[in-house]
Amino acid sequence: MKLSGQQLKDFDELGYIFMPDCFPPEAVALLQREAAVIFSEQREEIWREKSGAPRTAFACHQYNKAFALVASDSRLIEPLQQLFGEQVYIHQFKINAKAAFTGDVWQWHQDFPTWHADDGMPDARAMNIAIFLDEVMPINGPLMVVPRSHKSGALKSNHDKGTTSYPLWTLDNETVTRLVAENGIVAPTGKPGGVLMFHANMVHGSSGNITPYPRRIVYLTLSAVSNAIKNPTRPEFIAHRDFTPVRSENIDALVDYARAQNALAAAAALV
Ligand SMILES: O=C(O)CCC(=O)C(=O)O
Repeated sequence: MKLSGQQLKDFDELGYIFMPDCFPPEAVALLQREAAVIFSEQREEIWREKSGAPRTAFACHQYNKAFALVASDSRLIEPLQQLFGEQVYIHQFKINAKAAFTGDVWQWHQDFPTWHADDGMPDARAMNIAIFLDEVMPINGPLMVVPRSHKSGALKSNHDKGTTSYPLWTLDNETVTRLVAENGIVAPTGKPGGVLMFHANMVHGSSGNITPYPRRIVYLTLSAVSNAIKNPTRPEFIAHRDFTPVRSENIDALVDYARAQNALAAAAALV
């Protein structure tokens, strides 16, 4: 799947592209079930909030077939190959739970400063793709972005090890206030299956979720192969060391697998 001329223009100007209904309902149904199983497990790759509720399931594409198919889906891989003009590899893969009632904040930040400081990523030739697993609403802690903030480049960030359970290089209030005064804040919302692609220097964050509605989002971080990390300090399940180019799967691979698994689940429910 290639980005259109308008999508490329929007990405350049605004720093993000939102594609509602990118993944069909059959695929979403399977991913929702598999995510529930993953979050019920006790594994070192599953990071918890200070409250003990699950925050992030890292690297589940390495042990779950449905998420492995997401991580190589042509809807996600081809646009980034197009944007970077070369092959891409998976720098990180995760599901952020933002659990009902307990999901904690993600402070205002850009992704590249963390990838650079903690993993030794040379340039902002990597980016996050968010795939909505639940409906993302204005009330359940949607991801908020500051349009055009990617044009400011990598901003001075501070290592925040205290606000949440997950250390992050974050922005100060003055910087965020200035950028928001210029460009406002946008929170793309919508049904499960929507996809948001955003620049590595896009300023973004999300508030806590005190509603009864969970807000699970999958994040696939793809980097240009020429931009492989040089000095990782975080565990392999957070910053991958395998720089093999991702082989883009046929657009039907996930849906075919989902249909078969959904049929098995429906049959099992009848027994
Ligand atoms: O899931 C969220 O609300 C934010 C996640 C995020 O900003 C990140 O992973 O960099």
